[in-house]
Amino acid sequence: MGKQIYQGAIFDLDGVLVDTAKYHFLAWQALAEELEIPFSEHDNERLKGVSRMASLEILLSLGNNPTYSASEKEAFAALKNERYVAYISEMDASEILTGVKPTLENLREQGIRIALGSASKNAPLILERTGLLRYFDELVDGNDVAKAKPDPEVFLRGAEKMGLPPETCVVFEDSEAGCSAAKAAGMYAVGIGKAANLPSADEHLASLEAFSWKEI
Ligand code: B16
Ligand code: MG
Repeated sequence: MGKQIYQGAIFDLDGVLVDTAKYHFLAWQALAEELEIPFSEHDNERLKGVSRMASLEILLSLGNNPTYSASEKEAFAALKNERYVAYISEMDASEILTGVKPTLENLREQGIRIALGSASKNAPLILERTGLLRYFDELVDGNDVAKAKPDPEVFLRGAEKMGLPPETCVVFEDSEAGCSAAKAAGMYAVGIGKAANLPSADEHLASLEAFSWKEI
């Protein structure tokens, strides 16, 4: 068998293209204070790559607390999102992580199709605010998928939208759930972070600055 010919690249958003975790933290922290729930940056790590409602459940589990009704939970999530959107509305190109733009430009020059595979329902706004939207052929975000990573749905949908077989796609991910989802989809997984934290990835990079399409 010859070397696999990859034709598509699928990028996670938070932690790969931009660092929105700090804004998620500030917005969740404000809600936690109002509900008198202790919530630290360490706790925030558990929310990375997790959907909005699942994140709220984790936050509520940190308090010694009453059960809230479904409508109360909806209101908490809406309030958090209102604050989060206020933060991301102020984002600009200066928040793009190192190596991202050269990588996207290089992939475009080589005719590689590019998709987003994110759990965030706010992904289009973030790509638009940072000027990254124009690099993407297809977007798959929290509005399109029912099953969260490590389920492969988000990446399989990305390959399908690009019209490519899953095994010709490369996924860029900073979470273990995301790397594991990429492998379950039959794709090549580039882990952005330490090997010890991302055991499912095929290779590991500190940032996209170190990435070379030719070496995979
Ligand atoms: P939203 P990713 C994820 O983005 C974040 O890592 C996670 O912390 C967040 O809860 C989730 O999006 C949903 O975000 O509330 O904007 O829909 O890493 O999958 O790009
Ligand atoms: Mg991520």
